[in-house]
Amino acid sequence: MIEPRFVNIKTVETPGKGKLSFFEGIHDIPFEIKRVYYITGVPQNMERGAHAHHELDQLLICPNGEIEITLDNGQERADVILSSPDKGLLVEKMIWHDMKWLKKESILLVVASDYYDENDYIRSYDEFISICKMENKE
Ligand code: T46
Repeated sequence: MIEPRFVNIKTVETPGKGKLSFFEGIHDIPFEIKRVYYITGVPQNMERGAHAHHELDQLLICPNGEIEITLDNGQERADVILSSPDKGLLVEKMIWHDMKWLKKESILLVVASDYYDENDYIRSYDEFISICKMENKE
């Protein structure tokens, strides 16, 4: 099974006023942050993702609700549940990933190591597996 890589996100209680979570590129996560996006309004049980990235590294956080992330490195898989503002999951390049919204109103916050580039996506699982096999031979 893949060993998922988590980041503990510093979170401070602001008594009676909720919590505040924060992290910095390079200092707290292993890349410079060039892009932030978030996904909202997804119905319960909906699945998204189904792709890998050639070069992009990302940190996924579910600050509200509950989302299951499935990671696949071409040989092994792991399922991870994200449901807390103080836990981030690193999804590095060449990891096929699927996300399933276990609860409605769940938010997926993503920080990424690069700007948006559709050419960086591998959206065919067969192509992903061929690239993994080629890389393992080298
Ligand atoms: C990922 C997972 C975790 C943009 O125009 N700019 C952006 O920065 C992003 C992230 C997306 N888009 C456009 C591309 C598509 O037309 O938004 C549309 C929906 O994207 P997609 O179907 O790829 O969404 P997900 O939820 O399957 O995947 C997203 C990210 O795209 C992807 O990089 O790793 O979240």
